[in-house]
Amino acid sequence: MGTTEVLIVIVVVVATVLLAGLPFIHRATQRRSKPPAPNTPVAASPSPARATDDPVTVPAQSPATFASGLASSQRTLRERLASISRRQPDATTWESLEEALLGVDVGVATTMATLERLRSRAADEGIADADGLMHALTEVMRAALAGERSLHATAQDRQDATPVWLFVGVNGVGKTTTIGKVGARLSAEGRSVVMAAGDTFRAAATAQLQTWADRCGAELISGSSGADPSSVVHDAVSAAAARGADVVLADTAGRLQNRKNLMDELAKVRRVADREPGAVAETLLVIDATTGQNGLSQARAFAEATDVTGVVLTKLDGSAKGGIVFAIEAELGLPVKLVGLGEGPDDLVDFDPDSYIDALLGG
Ligand SMILES: Nc1nc2c(ncn2[C@@H]2O[C@H](COP(=O)(O)OP(=O)(O)O)[C@@H](O)[C@H]2O)c(=O)[nH]1
Ligand SMILES: [Mg+2]
Repeated sequence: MGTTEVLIVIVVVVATVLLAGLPFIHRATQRRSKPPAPNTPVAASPSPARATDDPVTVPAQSPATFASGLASSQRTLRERLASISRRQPDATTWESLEEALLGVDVGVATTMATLERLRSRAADEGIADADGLMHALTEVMRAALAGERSLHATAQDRQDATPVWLFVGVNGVGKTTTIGKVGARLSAEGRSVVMAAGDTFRAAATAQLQTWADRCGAELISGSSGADPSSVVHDAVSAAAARGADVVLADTAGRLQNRKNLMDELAKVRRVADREPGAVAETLLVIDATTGQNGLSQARAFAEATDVTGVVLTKLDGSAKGGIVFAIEAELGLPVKLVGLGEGPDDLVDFDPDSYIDALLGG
């Protein structure tokens, strides 16, 4: 082998080694640049469907975004819409659209209604190409999510009372975690938060909420195991009023084994929370996006039992069922107000229809 060949071999070997090492170096640099918060146990990976009695672990994560949370829904949707862009709209186009919407769990009724609106719009405007149709779909989606969805810091009819935000929903959907995230957000904004451990049914629920309360410097009011949840909420409201706190975030139980009892209990909690000196400003129904249409029918029971003012859609990260938002708004008639995009304290965003639709359709 001549000197030139030897040199070439050396260069190739060095380049190969460097290239193979790049991803590792990249990951290592990323890890260094994002140190975990002190005293924060790091969970190995998010476990979306878990509903255990384990005390909470709060993973340190960078804040999630709509686009990252909806990536998997977007992939599902785009795969099914890919064929549309290559043709003039015809019968198969409508079939592909239907499949695409059903594929991200928009649900049968809402998919049909959406396509009906799109059809009449296409006819009215004489839309004859795929681009025009996709643009019209975006508009139809925007119109479907045009409702009011702001969160109320105080009860609208009694603005001087201590505002209470109640969180209701089935076990494991993410109520306690969401309260932790909301508490973290409000505390960061300089508001003083009292948390009420209204899930007195599960012993570990109070410990889990305590972890979150400690994290954001909120005060936790709890009762003994099996205590009447409405008395815990009552105590929390009194304590908050006495201290002049800005808001009470009240956790509740979500066992569905005895639906009638649970619904009666929630109605009572709501009545008590709404009594002087407190006033319910928000009753937020928490829905797990990974359960799709199933979650929707469970949610219906809650919506019928309590005066729900909005929905928190959790676990949108890693769910390919992001289209559920349309079904929730159309079929439950409730605005989605907040979205959970992970297990960390920053993984909660306000629901913004424009960013959501952009992320879902991929811009
Ligand atoms: N990936 C992901 N996990 C979540 C989210 N919200 C909650 N969780 C997880 O879901 C599980 C159940 O949450 P928890 O708050 O205990 O539910 P609860 O029974 O309704 O109070 C926990 O492991 C949470 O960390 C979310 O937005 N994304
Ligand atoms: Mg809980």
